[in-house]
Amino acid sequence: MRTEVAIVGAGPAGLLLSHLLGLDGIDSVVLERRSRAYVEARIRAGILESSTVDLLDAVGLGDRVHDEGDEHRGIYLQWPQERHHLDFVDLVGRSVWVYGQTELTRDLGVARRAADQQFAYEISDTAVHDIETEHPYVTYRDVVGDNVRLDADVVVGCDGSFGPCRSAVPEHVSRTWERVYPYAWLGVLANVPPSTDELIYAWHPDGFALHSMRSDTVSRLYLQVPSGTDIDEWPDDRIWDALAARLGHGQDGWQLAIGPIAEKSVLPMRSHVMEPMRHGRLFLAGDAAHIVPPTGAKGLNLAIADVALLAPALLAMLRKGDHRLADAYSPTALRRVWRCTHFSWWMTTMLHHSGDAFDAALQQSQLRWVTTSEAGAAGLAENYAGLPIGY
Ligand code: RFL
Ligand code: PHB
Repeated sequence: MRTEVAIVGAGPAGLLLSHLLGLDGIDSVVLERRSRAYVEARIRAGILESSTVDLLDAVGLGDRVHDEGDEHRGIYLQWPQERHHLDFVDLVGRSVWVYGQTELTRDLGVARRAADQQFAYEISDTAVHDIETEHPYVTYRDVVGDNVRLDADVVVGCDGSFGPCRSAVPEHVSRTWERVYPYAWLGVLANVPPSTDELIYAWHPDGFALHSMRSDTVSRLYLQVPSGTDIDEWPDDRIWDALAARLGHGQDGWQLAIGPIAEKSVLPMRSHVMEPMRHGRLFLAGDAAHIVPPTGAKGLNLAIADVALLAPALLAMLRKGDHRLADAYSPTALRRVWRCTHFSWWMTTMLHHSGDAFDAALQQSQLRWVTTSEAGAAGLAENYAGLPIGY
């Protein structure tokens, strides 16, 4: 088989890249280890930055975001006895949208199938070859067990944090940075109307909690738990009790509504950046190149920003033989990656209980400053609502 761009991974980065390339008439094949049903049902991120929504609008993918998503002006930050609202629209003129990654993946899938995108789902043994030449290729075993070779002009690794593309970059040209946090998030999806109009990020001596949502009837909630936590230690009653305590049930009359939990899981938290995001004819985008802890809601938005830069670079390279944007891809993308890596680390370390009293005193001082100083609030708002894609 032959295509212009072989895309490994059908997450948001891979699907959106195939869409952007398709709009420019560039052929691609999307290769995915999991089934389509699995990819479309995975519950992950929930917040789209305004630049992400602008991009989706510009490429014909924004309709359902506007119809079914929920535009939020800001977030609440709180600690025991105090809740403050940060209004991003007033502070920096931009909003964010609550729209689940599951929905976005579904929209992308519908658009790609309508455009006759070529996919190979449920593949195994994916490997990339000859990326330092002009004739790279990918090999894999397809769903019926046949060995396939896919030749391409370019291979793009959109294969997430555990995919094979990242490790195809030789160690002597790459560098990675990593921070593993000593805590994890226990995430629950509950069939209960949200108890808040906008997200609540709560600092608490027992640990961080977040009240997010997916719709008028579905809430998404998170609790800080020690890393390595066994989900069986957290029956539903214990989860609701911890959420009520940390989110301030009863304070100033605020009530946390409880209801049936449909799904729960423990997510480890780490920061990881790999440089460069390109080697020869292999480009990396999204989680394949960088991971952020979810506290800043950046992972999905960064994946989208990467491919928004990459698509025009590949167009210029493949159609005009102009390599300048492709050569600039890694350093340009990494500027935004490092900004979001810092912001995600900053939100994480400001809000999570570390067990250290000095840290806790600094966190409270920082939270008070961020919520009461316009300069402090604007810094958070600018990063949370999202920097421009070409930042
Ligand atoms: P994805 O979505 O991980 O997609 C990568 C795709 O590559 C496939 N793949 C392979 N395909 C072929 N051959 C192989 N050998 C392959 N190996 C892997 C995978 O099956 C998958 O379909 O990466 P992408 O597109 O870069 O998108 C990034 C976002 O998904 C990610 O940043 C966020 O979802 C991160 N994240 C969260 N971010 C938030 O902002 N808020 C959250 O609440 C949140 N929850 C999460 C998350 C990430 C999670 N992961 C990756 C463990 C919860 C989880 C569980
Ligand atoms: C979510 O809704 O899943 C979500 C929202 C904000 C975050 C992380 C996760 O910071």
